[in-house]
Amino acid sequence: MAKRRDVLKAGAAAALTTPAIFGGVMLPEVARAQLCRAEGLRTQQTEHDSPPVRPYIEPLFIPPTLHRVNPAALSPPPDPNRHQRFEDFPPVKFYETHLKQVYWNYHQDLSSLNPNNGSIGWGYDGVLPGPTLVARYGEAVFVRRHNDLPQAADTPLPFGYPAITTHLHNAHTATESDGYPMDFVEPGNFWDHHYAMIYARNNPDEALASLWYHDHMINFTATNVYSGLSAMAIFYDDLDSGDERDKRHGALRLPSGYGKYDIPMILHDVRFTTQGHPDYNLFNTDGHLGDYMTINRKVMPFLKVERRKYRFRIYDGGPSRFYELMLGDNSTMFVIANDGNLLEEPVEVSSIVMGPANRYDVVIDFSRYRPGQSVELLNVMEHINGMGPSGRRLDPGLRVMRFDVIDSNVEDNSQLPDFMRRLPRIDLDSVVAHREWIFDHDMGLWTINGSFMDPTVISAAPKQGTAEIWTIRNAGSGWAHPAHIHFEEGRVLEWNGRKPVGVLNSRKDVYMLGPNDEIKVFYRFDDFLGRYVIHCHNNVHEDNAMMLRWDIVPS
Ligand SMILES: [Cu+2]
Repeated sequence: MAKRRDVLKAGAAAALTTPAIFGGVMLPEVARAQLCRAEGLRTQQTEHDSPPVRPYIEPLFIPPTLHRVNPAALSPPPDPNRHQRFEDFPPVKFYETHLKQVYWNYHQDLSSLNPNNGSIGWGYDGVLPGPTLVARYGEAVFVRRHNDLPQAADTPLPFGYPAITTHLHNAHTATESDGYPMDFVEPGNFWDHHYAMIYARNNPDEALASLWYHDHMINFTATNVYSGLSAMAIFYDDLDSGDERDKRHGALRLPSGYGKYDIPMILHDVRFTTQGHPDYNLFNTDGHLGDYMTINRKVMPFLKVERRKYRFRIYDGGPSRFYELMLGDNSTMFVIANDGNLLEEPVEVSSIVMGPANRYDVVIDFSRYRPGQSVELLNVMEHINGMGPSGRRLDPGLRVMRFDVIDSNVEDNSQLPDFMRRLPRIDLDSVVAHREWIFDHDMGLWTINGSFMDPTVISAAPKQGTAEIWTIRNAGSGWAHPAHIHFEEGRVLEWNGRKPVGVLNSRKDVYMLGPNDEIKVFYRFDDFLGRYVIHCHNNVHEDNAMMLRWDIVPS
């Protein structure tokens, strides 16, 4: 029998003549490019609709910040022998968190449909998204995460598996704290994470700003994250100091104040049962689509905003949906960071295009609106199944949230800097190896280099202190893959043969690969040793085997 890919490649010649999708083309033209060839699309996903809800009833939820604990209260105490370089970077901030089952109010019109008055979920400390980790470079962090979820036999959640491992995406973290998919613990146990809070190669140009943490359980990442196990993390340093009044020379003075003018927003699309609980089809390996967009686990929320600049850290939390987000009045915003990494210069755009696990920091200036005005945030990216976007634009767009401009005479000490963070130098002379990673589909599952995830197989073993060029290719013509590589940020040298420009001229950790897209990425491997993974961040593809292990080994 012919592989499905061979059949679909009948349309590949035409696909090659269409513009690149996610790379090389400036926004917003990118969104009008053809994404998945019509002949490659399988049938429309047929799932029931969620119960109706009223839009813009729920306020946007701002997750609390993770609360610190006294290290003396940790029992047993942290074991330095479990961690690489613990003594080099002794933790100065300690946290303890408990993963619990909860009934969460996604929307009052859904909560009212069941006797628990909430939608069943799993959350870090019982909130969805979990508490935000706010950290600073130079101040190492220790987090103990307890699995207090019910045993598999006892949970009323009909999907997900209550063993957990937590990935702080995409921190420069030693393997034993990275949430490796096999480093899971069952209910009743805990796992300790040490975040050294160091720049890669001790270079401030390598700073990360907007991160998130989420479950990475082998085979159950999609369902566990969908259940609620995702949260944000924010890293500051002297440049991006989190203080818009910072008087020090060089401080960027971006809009600041966690949850006030510096607001993380994570998107998850969710489908709800007639009882108002999240619904999930475990037998669909193409990808899962919800029919409601949630931001910070609220369905179509609103946010009251003052007439000034805001920094929004926007994350696509998956499991499978790609977005093109735009303001309802078609006005522009400034992208300041791609995948959580500050750009050299802000880029003005009328929309942002993102796939699962991509992040964009944007600055929106609401001083242009009159008090009492409202502006919607819309998603105009069409999906008809979970494999990837259809290539068509939705008109009208799907409602995501609404900003309500209030009457206020507010100070705005923030600025939109002309220049932000320098990109690290790419030293091609240090390249010692080239590798290729082909993302494809075989025997009903998703493959990389023809293989399924097997944690006992080491697919690459780059040496510490070296650099390599990794080519990543989407071999399919009918689907998209957000390819993710742990531990290091990569620099795209070529996206379908062209140098990346605009918002794509950045350090990245998730690459949206449309049909037949190919990228060449520069990587270095420093500071820690051990096991990491490359995988598709369409979590349904990931769980259906699209992941490989690679290790950093001593030089
Ligand atoms: Cu994929």
